[in-house]
Amino acid sequence: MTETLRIGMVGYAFMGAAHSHAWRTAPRFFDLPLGIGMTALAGRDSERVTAAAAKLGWDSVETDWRRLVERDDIDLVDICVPGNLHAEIAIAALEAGKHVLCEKPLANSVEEAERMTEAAEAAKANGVLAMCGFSYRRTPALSLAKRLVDSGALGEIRHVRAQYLQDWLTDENAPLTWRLDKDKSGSGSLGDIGAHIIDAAQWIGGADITGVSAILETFVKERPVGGDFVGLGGHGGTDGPKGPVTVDDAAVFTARFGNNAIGVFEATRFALGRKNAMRLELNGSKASLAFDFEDMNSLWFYDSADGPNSGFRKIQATEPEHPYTGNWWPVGHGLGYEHGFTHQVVDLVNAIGAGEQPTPSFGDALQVQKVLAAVEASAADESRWTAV
Ligand code: SOE
Repeated sequence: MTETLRIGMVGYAFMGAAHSHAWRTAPRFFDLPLGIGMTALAGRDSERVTAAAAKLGWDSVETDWRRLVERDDIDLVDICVPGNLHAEIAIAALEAGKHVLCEKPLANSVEEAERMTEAAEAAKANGVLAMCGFSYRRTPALSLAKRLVDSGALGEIRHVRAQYLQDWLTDENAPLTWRLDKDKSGSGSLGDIGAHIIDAAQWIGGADITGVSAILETFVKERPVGGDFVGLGGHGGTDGPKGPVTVDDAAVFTARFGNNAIGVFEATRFALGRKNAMRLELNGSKASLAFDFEDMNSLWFYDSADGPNSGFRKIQATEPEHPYTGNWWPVGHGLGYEHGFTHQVVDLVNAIGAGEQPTPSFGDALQVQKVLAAVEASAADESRWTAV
């Protein structure tokens, strides 16, 4: 009989729902080395966590994450709460011998990320594994991009152009949620969505960022406190008292990579009309590729070997030969946002089954954290080039 990996998850909002969907779905579409038990969900409010567990498919609830971490019937702790809680929960879980999946960005500071990485390294010696949830790595088209770069198809990488554009904060009366509070989120657009393009650029391009020059801007400096809101809070708003926004609304920076490539990055939640435009373009000495998550099943590829009458051609990354897609719908019906989270779980469970380090490791996520910190340091003095 297949052994079961018993999951305990902390948090049940947007990311909690996405992860729950992934845990439910992964064993139904992929052959995994371990069964999945959705054993317990933790949240502070008893009534709300009980309702969330019933809706999302969890067998039991805890109102204190510490109790979840102590339970003998939990093998893996999945952390889906704001960044200020990541380090404490992840380190406690690793020390209790539980595998950990932690949402991105890994932490709110380099110091926390370093402690988490040390805890993960110590736990690994006992067969306990940790991974950070940069879910876009598991988008088939981006995974295919990585495959093409690794195969040498692009040649030497020269330019990386990365953007992550959303618009859900454009409304000046959108409420002051945790994503706008530096104590809880660490930073704004930079860590929330900029972290994704930093991770994707380093992972696909095959080299770390070594230095940056940045500007950050907060367009709306005060927002209504409290009130009901929907989604990420972008369209709620009240006439009540206001509180300060303590994070960036937009981040722009140039970067150098260890392989001599240069990069331009932009992250904002104020790009009206752009909903989830996570975009990446790489120009190499032989070929280029381009991706936009708003057209997530496609990867655009230009090969100079195709001659003068060529152009960017669209690869529909939905063929069975492409990463992950063979386990889904026949003849290229296409995938969505949620599939990246399912693939993340699949890769994690396969790694745990094989006793191998899943990626991105906490060490990989620490590197992203160092870039975030360098961007903030550089932006604090706009004339400064800052080494990572
Ligand atoms: C909000 O900007 C957000 O939900 C991010 O927090 C996620 O990481 C990203 O996948 C989608 O946008």
